Amino acid sequence: MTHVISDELDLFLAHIGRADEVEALTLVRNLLGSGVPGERVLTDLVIPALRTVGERWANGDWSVAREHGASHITGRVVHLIADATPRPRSAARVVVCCAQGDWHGLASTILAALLRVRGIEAMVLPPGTGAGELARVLPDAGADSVAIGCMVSTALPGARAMVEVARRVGVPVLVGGPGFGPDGRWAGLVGANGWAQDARQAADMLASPDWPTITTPAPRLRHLPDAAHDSVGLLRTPLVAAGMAALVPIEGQRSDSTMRDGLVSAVDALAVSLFLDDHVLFVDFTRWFADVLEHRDVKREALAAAYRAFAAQLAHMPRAGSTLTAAGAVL
Ligand code: B12
Repeated sequence: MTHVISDELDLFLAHIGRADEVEALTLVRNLLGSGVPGERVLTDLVIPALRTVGERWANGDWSVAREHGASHITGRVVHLIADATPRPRSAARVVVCCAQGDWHGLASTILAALLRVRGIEAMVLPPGTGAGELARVLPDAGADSVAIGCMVSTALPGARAMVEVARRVGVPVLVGGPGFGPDGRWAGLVGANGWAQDARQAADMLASPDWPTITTPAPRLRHLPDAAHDSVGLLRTPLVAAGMAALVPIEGQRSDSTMRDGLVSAVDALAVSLFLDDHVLFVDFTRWFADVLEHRDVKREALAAAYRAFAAQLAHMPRAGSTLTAAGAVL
């Protein structure tokens, strides 16, 4: 049956790429009607399609508007699948949300749809619901678990704040999404009780008798040797200004809002890398970001010059300096 969906994937991408909601919904309705299980439509059509949308945006083939249109229609498709699939009932009830600072609500919607298809009750909190709101919602939600998604690593401190809130009231936390790093390497630091590599594994774990029913408060973060992450966050504006100034002498270099927004993301990624005390986050960010910028006619040497300007501003913070040097080496 695998070929059925791979044949449909290109067609689905074509529909969502021209914002053709009617055709996209019809295609999915037909798949469900021909007996393809809802879970497979999610894992073999919807998720691969979104990954391709992301690649096309990253390499500059699709505009932001085209990506937004495609993602919006995909959200409608996810609701269609959830509504059309019979749901066995289990006793488990999960609150699904995004890490504070992460706006990828569609990923939570997809996970919630898959959990419901498996019979697990899922209550979705929209992106923008922070740790404070979670603290207010949890006592009345009757939740056995909280599932926190994070697609961008810059939201990891926000994920940490939410984990602390949930665990403080004894509710165990499962996390997932690429923001937690390769093989979920930062899930433990954030204090999660578990990490799932995909939505199917998340459903298996939450339904497993080994999944905890109650938990202790999150272990304290003991690894931070200084407050460099906070300082870098506070210095964001002067750092971006210094980075922009470093671009001026580079011939043909754009110094517009794309570049400014990019440097803001770079400073945020540096701060989170220091928060986790792990160079890997900033080095991975730099590799990905240099590719994205190259597709937008920004030279790698421009990013390297901005990083040298950051390092000069942060000369009093040895951990920031060594992190910038490690990332500069991949440029
Ligand atoms: C749609 C989209 C957006 C939309 C989100 C709209 C919405 N309503 O959700 C908008 C436009 C808001 C957006 C914004 C941004 N985005 Co975006 N986005 C995407 C896109 C195309 C799809 C996201 C999605 O829903 N994926 C579907 C999920 C379900 O797929 P998945 O990751 O494979 O998930 C599996 C596992 O990770 C796991 N899992 C996922 N979530 C969870 C949660 C839990 C609890 C568990 C247990 C498991 C789990 O299970 C899943 C299924 O098996 C992705 C591309 C991609 N590869 O996904 C980019 C992507 C995530 N975005 C990206 C970026 C860079 C951004 C921006 C920074 C862009 C910008 N400059 O503004 C901002 C960040 C905003 C923020 N602070 O969050 C990058 C991240 C790259 C990186 N290295 O950090 C990606 C990968 C695009 C790319 N190829 O470069 N984005």
